[in-house]
Amino acid sequence: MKLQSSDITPRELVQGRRGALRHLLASSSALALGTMPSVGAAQALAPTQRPGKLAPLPAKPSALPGAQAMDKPTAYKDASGYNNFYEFGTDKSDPAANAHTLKTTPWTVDIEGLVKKPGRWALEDLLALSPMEERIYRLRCVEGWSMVIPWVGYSLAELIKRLEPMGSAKYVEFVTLADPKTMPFVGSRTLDWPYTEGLRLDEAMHPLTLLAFGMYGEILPNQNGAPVRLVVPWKYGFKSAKSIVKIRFSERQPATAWNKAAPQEYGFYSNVNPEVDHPRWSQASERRLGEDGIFGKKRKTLMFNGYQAQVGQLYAGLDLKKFY
Ligand SMILES: Nc1nc2c(c(=O)[nH]1)N[C@H]1C(S)=C(S)[C@@H](COP(=O)(O)O)O[C@H]1N2
Ligand SMILES: [Mo]
Repeated sequence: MKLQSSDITPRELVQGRRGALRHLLASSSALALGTMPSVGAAQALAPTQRPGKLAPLPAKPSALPGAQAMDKPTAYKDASGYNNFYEFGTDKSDPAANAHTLKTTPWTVDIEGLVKKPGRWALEDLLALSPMEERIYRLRCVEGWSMVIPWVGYSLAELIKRLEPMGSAKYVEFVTLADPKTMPFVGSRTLDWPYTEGLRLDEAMHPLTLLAFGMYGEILPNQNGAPVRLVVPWKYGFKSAKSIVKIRFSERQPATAWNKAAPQEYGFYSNVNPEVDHPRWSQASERRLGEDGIFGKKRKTLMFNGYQAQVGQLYAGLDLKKFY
């Protein structure tokens, strides 16, 4: 059974937002060609943040507790120039250099498994599903660096609710694009492609878990996981799967790319935890992008990346050393 956008959102709403989106995409190609001045609604909302490189994606500041990190946002050039996206290479500068080949239109996301409403979603319908919010989240990479990004998107829970998960659904798996034609390192032996990740259903339903379509008031740059990615701010960055093409609901815990590649080093949970060392290095501190250098500060890594008040309850009674 295929899900129609009209089953999910009142028709006028979809058409209204789709109209706005068409305008947005049109202005994005115009911008790319340099034929239009970069004036958009997002710029009016966040004049200091918008880098003016990609199409605006306007959003209201999120009122959700934990969604407005007070730390200074990382510079856009660092956030879009220092990336992990192994499909485009393993050096931090590779994704920015190579990801221009990623083709993000048309884009669809398939919903499979234990839900009452499986089906294929066009990106336009996902964009129109819920109002866009700006959420300023810290993101901590398992390698020891961190950044602060104003993301644009909405709670993944908004989508999951519409899909009506069955009582037997306990986990959610995220499958990302693996296209050897546009992704030069798919086929390399670093990982078993496609890159996949997973969450427990209650983690996926937590309001802080963000389905992100943009950052810094604009659509996502390809290297940051365009056109749609996950951001799970209390977990190491690798849980935040980029360029998602499939979301599957299951009863059993799904395999995840990094756990398959190195099970002793990367568990299913991967909660940011300064007390559980990586087997090859400590996780007690981190370096913030933009604060590097000899005099750069080392920051103490916080339990659950500083989101303990919001998410700690999810893990009550769980042995976090065993379930790392
Ligand atoms: N598909 C895919 N998603 C991915 C990765 C990847 O290699 N492929 N790397 C992960 C890792 S290790 C991190 S730290 C974050 C980095 O996100 P950013 O480049 O936007 O900072 O993306 C995650 N999502
Ligand atoms: Mo990472």
